[in-house]
Amino acid sequence: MEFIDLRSDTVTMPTPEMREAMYKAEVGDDVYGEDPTINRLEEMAKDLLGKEAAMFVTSGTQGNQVCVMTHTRPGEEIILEEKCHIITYEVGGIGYLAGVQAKLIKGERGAMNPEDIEAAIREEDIHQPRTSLICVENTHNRAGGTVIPMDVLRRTHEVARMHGIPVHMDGARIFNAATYLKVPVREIAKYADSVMFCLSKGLCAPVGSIVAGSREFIVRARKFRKMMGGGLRQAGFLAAAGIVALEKMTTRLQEDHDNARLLAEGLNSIPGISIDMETVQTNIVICDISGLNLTGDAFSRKLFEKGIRVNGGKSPIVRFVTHHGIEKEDVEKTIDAIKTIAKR
Ligand code: TLP
Repeated sequence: MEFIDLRSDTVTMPTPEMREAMYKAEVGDDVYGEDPTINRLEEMAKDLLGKEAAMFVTSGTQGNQVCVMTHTRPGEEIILEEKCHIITYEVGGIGYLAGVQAKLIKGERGAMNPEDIEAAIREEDIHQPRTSLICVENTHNRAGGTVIPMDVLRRTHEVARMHGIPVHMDGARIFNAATYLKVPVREIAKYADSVMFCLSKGLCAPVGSIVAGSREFIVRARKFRKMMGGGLRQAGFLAAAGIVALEKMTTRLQEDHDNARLLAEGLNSIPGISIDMETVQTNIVICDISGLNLTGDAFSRKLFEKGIRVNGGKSPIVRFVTHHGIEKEDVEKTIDAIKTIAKR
């Protein structure tokens, strides 16, 4: 059976053009800096983001962790939104790898209030750790793919500057944010000292993410990437797909956003399901299915029987993610399938 897979945009497949580009890629040893395709991808990415330098990493997680390690020293504290990916889904890496502790702030639809950030910055006091980094996530995954409003980003950056603290942006889905805001990604990236974004989600590349920042930052980050086993050799095969992702796939994301909205509107009209429609801004839909008296696990099992995949869990909160390969008809089928589950 062909599944309609709404678990994540990470399930996207490389396009035929990517496969072709990978097959033909010119490669070299990237640890020596000799892979022409990696070098080209990194050039393209730094220009797109308006940064001095960029570096290919194997995953978003590796990118975020390398950035935290590069910005901080063990024993320091970093400020993060309480439901962000770095805290929720990166296996406690910041404690283990960077040796820093987290100061968590409750965000509004994923965006931390700059005043709350300022209040959380530690004082110069013998008892306290130094605050050495502020992390923002844009779009915010667990908040439902929400975009940080531009003026919140600007004020966050101002607070950070005033206190001499760098900002790292987990921009795994920064191109979705840019599509929503109708601005070039560099307009968003300019409010962060380092940015990580993923080639492997809505942009459909099979593997890889990018970290961008100042030249000096990337030089230091390369050492941490090496330490983490991320010094790749003929990585140009992966970069070739990444180049197609940047050239061809960043301009089609509105389609995924339209499908997410269609899905959210359909699901929100089903008794027992509720969605905060304000959060439906990009390609993620978070549903509260409490009214169906099913856990996420039970709900996902029922959908699986109907050829639709979503991730379950103990809670009655279910996430749907639209992406390349999910068409309007798939969304309609999904809504119909969920209507029949809700009727029982
Ligand atoms: N998110 C994945 C899972 O890890 C939850 C998903 O299916 O959404 N930052 C953000 C905001 C992300 O959503 C993700 C992946 C990452 C970082 C990590 O990227 P990878 O999976 O490449 O390590």
